[in-house]
Formats: sequence, C-alpha cells, structure tokens
Amino acid sequence: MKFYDCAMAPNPRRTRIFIKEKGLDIPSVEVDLFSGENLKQDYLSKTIWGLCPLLELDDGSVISEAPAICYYLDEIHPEPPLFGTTPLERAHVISMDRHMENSGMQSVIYAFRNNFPDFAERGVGGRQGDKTIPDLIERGRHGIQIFFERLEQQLGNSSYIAGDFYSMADITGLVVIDFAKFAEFEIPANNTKTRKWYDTVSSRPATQV
Ligand SMILES: N[C@@H](CCC(=O)N[C@@H](CS)C(=O)NCC(=O)O)C(=O)O
Repeated sequence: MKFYDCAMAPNPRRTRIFIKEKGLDIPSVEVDLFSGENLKQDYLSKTIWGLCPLLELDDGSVISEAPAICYYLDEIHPEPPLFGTTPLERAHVISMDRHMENSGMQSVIYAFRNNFPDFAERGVGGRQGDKTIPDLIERGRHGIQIFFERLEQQLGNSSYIAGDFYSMADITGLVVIDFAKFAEFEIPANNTKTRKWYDTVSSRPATQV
C-alpha cells in the first residue's frame, strides 16, 4: 500500500489521523499541492480528479476521497472501530462526517481559498483556470459561523459528534476546526461544549499529526 499525503492539507490529515488511530504503518509519498504537482500528468495518471489523499493498493488499484479510504481501512482493520459498530451507528457516523465536510470544511475552503493569492487561478481543488471569487470569502465566513453554532447544538446531544463514542466524524470535525484556526477563525468563547470536546479529541496522540 502507498498513501499519497500532503502535510499542509486538511483532507490528507483526516486520513493520516485515521491511519494512526488504527495503529497502521503505511508508507507515504508527499504530494506538493501548492506547486500543483497534483495537476501534472504523473499524478493525474493515478486519479483523474487531481485530489489528495489517495491510497494505492498493492494490486495497483487506487482509492480516492478521504472517507472512502478510511472506510476501506476500517473494513480490513476493524479494531478499533471508527465508524461505529452497528448499522445505525455507522449511519450516524457517515451522516455527521458529511455534515462536518459539507458545512464545516467547505466553508473554511471558501474563506481560505478565495483569499489566497497563490491560488488566484486555482479557485477549485484539482483544477486549473478557475479564478477565485472574493464574494465567496464572506459566504465562507458566514458558513463557519453557522457551522460553529450547529456543532455546539450537536454536542448537546452526545459527548462525541456522532454519539457517545469517538469516530471518523470527530476526526473530520477536529481537522475542520484546526484548518479554521489556521485561517484565523476560532471556536467562539461561549461554545463550551465544543471547547470541551475539542480539548478531549485534540489530546489524543493520533491527532498530533
Ligand atoms: N472530498 C475530498 C477532497 C479532497 C481534497 O479536496 N483535497 C485537497 C487537499 S485538502 C486537494 O487535493 N486539493 C488539490 C488542489 O487544491 O488543487 C476528500 O474527502 O478527500
């Protein structure tokens, strides 16, 4: 197996944390997304989507998308379970993971990417020639505000995001919050449940990557 990673990017980090939580040791290759290595033929020959992370298996097949890679690893290495243990838990984990991605990650990407001069012609990941759109910065900021409000509400229901157990949804939530911090958006001071949850998950050794 080979893991195509990028130290600075949030979606590869989700996968990196997952691999570490599973106690796996998968050789990795660093992809330089900033210089556009993912848009060159070598990388595109592995995935036409031009996105990182990727997991390449020994038979040459390639899995793209962080949740798909993690789901596959969870299937072949079930312990510790990170997608829950029952059909209903799995559904909640996948549902919450998607909310973390669609509501949280997407908002931070809008706010960050459209404000990042080096990506002036790379407004959409995995593509070249899309100009950034300054109006999307505000949409991103508003989305982050709503995301923080809803996450606080969600954590009023259970101690972790998808229930009373740690899961992929917490990994994605943590990565979104650290990426937001990098883009200078902090958890609001009054969001006490989120802050408590964040302290718990970010003190796990596997999240130090
Ligand atoms: N939904 C995908 C997103 C993958 C993605 O957007 N990766 C970003 C890095 S965080 C990327 O490869 N960007 C390429 C680019 O900016 O051109 C996943 O879950 O893996």
